[in-house]
Amino acid sequence: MNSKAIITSALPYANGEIHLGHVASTYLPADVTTRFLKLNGVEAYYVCASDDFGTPILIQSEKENKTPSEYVAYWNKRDYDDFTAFNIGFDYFYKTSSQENIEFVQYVFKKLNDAGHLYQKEIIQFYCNNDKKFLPDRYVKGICPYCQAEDQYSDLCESCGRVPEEIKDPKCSICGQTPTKEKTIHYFFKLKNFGDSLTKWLEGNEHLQKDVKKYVQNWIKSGLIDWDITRDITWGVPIPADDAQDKVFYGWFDNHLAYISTALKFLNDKGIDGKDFWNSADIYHFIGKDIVYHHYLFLPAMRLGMNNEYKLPDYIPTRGHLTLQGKKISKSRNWYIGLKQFLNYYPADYLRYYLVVINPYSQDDLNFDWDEFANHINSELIGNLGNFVNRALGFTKKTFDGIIPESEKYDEKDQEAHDKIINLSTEIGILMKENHLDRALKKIMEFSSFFNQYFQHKEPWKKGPGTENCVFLSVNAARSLAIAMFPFIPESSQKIWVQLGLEGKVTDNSWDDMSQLGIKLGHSLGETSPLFAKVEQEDIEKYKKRLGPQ
Ligand code: B3M
Ligand code: ZN
Repeated sequence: MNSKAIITSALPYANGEIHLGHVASTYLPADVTTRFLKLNGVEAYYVCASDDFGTPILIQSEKENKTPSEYVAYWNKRDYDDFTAFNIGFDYFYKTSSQENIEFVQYVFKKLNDAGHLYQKEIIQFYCNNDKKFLPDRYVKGICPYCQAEDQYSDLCESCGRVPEEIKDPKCSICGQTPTKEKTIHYFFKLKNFGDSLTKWLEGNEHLQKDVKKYVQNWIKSGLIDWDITRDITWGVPIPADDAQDKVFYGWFDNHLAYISTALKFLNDKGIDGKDFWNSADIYHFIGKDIVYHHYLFLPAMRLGMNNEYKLPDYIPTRGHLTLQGKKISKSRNWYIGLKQFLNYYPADYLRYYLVVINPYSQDDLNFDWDEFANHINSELIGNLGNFVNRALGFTKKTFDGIIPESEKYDEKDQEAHDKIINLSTEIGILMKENHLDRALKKIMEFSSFFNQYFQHKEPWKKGPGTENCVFLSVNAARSLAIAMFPFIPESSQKIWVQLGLEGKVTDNSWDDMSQLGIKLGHSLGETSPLFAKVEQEDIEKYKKRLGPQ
């Protein structure tokens, strides 16, 4: 394992609240991974930023009569607060509109330009004579040429999901008039020239998911096209060229550069050489499958174009989308659950547990279902983990006054239990390193389930021979669980820790410490109480009704 890591997750647009779909595919897996790496002694930093630029944000701020800066400042703070309430432990959360990012983007532009990777070309753009402006992307609405759906954006049909080559019956989305077509000069990035070097990079990186790699390779084979990196709007990173004063960079040119500029800002402020750290660390970019194109082609091509001045990603963990009660999430149809709203219903750990356990390391979509959520929490988190910890600690309190007794010679079952503890960190660690967070979590739950059975089998309440062993090993297993579960459910882990009467924090330990018998003879437990409260059917029925048209 590399001793350094930088972890990022797709930058949220500063344009609306974070919902369950966002956290499931990127922020949560990235946070769990970061916590795991940190427990392993890796100097790992999780950095993120709000994605502030682009046409949709400009349009929305205009609608709300705010300056775009005011508008994004609000969402930057709100998103950060929601993430924090969900225990997404960013080491640093910044913004793509930061001075540092703007300067970095302009630096990258110059480097790419000097290296001959950019060129200018005249293109035809919609122009509104009424509003006196060019109308890129979302400023134009019309009929989708593929599925004939009306009122679709010129850069994306939300009905069929395709990007229209030319929208039918175009209208200016501000005033509704038919725009004209005017000439404008844009910068293009020669993506076409990067086919071979991208292929080489993809082939040489054994950490990337095979299926994703395959279809990116197919895109390359079918031919890449050069990429328009300029927009005729006022909200974006200014282009440092005299002939482009009225233009800015396209949001996808600048946003991923904030992974680097944010890391540099954070590290340099800490007195660490940011560039040096970046280039010697493992780089992780967590994303959802809708932005594979950008992260497997544009982003690496731009870094290749800079002669690897900043190294390419080692991992791009890519996951599918979350559906809700079997249907596509849609804010406009009120078919979504805001993160903040959910956290008014249940503790962060419930959602963290559920969204990891149903989330494979693949591009398959996953589904949030209220009944399933209740089942997972009630039967696994409560019926298995909570029950075991409560039982083991409760019994020790009652029978031994909470003082750990001396163990005796193990019988076969004790030996098996002992070995489970000894092997836990390695077994789970392998899965975590391979990004199979769901499988790792299930294995930890199997461990808990084993100990429930062990406890049942030993019948310590009969106070026969072996009672002391049962108590000793069970309490130690609860300690192992506190460490193993920390990346997934940090608050509950710390609660177990305190109930065990252990000092400090779970994070004072290393990952491998879970496989030690750290609780010794004579240790005194803390106060015990139930870790979780049941998810009630009548509550979730209520929450189900809040979805959809009201
Ligand atoms: N802001 C959000 C998305 O398309 C977009 C991600 C940027 S990552 C550099 O999911
Ligand atoms: Zn107009």
